[in-house]
Amino acid sequence: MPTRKPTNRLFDRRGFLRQSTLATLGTMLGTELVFADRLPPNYLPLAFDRTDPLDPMSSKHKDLIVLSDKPWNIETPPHLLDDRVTPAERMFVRNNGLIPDAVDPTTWTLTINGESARAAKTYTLADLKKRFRTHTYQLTLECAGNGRAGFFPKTAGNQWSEGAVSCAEWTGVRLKDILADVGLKPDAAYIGYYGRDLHLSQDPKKEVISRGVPMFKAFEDETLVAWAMNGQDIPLAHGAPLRLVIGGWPASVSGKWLHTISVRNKIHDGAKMTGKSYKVPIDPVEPGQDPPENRFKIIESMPVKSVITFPKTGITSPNGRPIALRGHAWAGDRVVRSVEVSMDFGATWQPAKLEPPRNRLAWQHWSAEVRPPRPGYYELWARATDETGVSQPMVMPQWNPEGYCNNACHRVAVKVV
Ligand SMILES: Nc1nc2c(c(=O)[nH]1)N[C@H]1C(S)=C(S)[C@@H](COP(=O)(O)O)O[C@H]1N2
Ligand SMILES: [Mo]
Repeated sequence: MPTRKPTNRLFDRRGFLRQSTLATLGTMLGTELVFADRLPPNYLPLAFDRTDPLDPMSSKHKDLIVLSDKPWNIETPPHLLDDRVTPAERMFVRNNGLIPDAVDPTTWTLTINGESARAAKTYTLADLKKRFRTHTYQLTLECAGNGRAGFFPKTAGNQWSEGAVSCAEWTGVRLKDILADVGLKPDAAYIGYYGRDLHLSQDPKKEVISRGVPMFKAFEDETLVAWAMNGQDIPLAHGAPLRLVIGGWPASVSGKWLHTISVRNKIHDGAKMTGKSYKVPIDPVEPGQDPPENRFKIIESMPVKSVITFPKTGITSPNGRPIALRGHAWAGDRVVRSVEVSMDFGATWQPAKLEPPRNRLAWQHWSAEVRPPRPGYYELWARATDETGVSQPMVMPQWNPEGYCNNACHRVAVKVV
């Protein structure tokens, strides 16, 4: 594990306040901190600026929205997702633990182990680059909790609106090529990843998140062990120096700061694979109802969805001028067949122009033009349909206790004046 040396007495290396120093802090503020011993861990009086040396916002567009900073969870407003390929500075961040502070690509290794690997094998980053063919794919990564803020009743967890989705260009080697080199036993059923991030408790023995996918998904051409994003080294917040990248499924299966992949003979049982994490009820439940654990199933391919990246919600547009709209659409493992737009709350729809994906599991770009008939308030809606004919719902879809997979139509407001 990386070493964590304190930088000063008040804060540890990550900017966490040392509990024992609250009294000292009080003295520094010129006031007594009454009941300092009862304050929650990591509590810091507002008078002190917290500076996390690993703050991902230092390299993000300033208009990204910080949902939390311990762990870092940062969302992208939809109008900042306008690029065809998401740049690093506009990519949402979803962390379950603390970003590792000592990642050295020169000594980094990937170990393949597990009961269904013929033998454990370890590769350096240089081995991976040298021994296997390199591939590049654009891959849509959407947090399963994207859209959670739209569920009523409210569910626990980060209240993501629309922007926990990205489609960057990832470069690395195919996981299936590495697994073929290692050799698998016939009972191989699932892979599980392990990353170098640290549990919020800072206990190095505690697992943050360790998820995975069944073999058929692990073996897809587009499932990569990647070291580059958009032609550059992967940024630290996004999993440097090595990351598992799996498009179309909850982004939680794309393990950051990857050091180990276990080949399992059963469904992987790492952190956040068990309990109700990343699972939805098997039977449709009444909003607010929470069925027992054995009535939940793991989310696999994400549902069809689209986002309007232009115009930005709230704009005004001159009467008589057509309004250009554009955005992206994706459908998990499926292809998007069509996108339609509406300016009358879904009463009528008109087809958008839709491009094919750059490669399988990349989002698709769409564009349209609407002509509001007279001045006033309008909402522009977009609705995507996948290749099997399944469309986005116009209102909140099936409620579920963890608030996953809200793929309701995105809408933006426009005033015609
Ligand atoms: N090691 C590790 N990998 C992780 C996570 C994490 O907390 N630790 N979060 C997962 C979740 S829930 C999501 S949605 C994506 C977010 O990827 P991003 O931060 O690069 O956008 O990373 C996934 N991989
Ligand atoms: Mo996620």
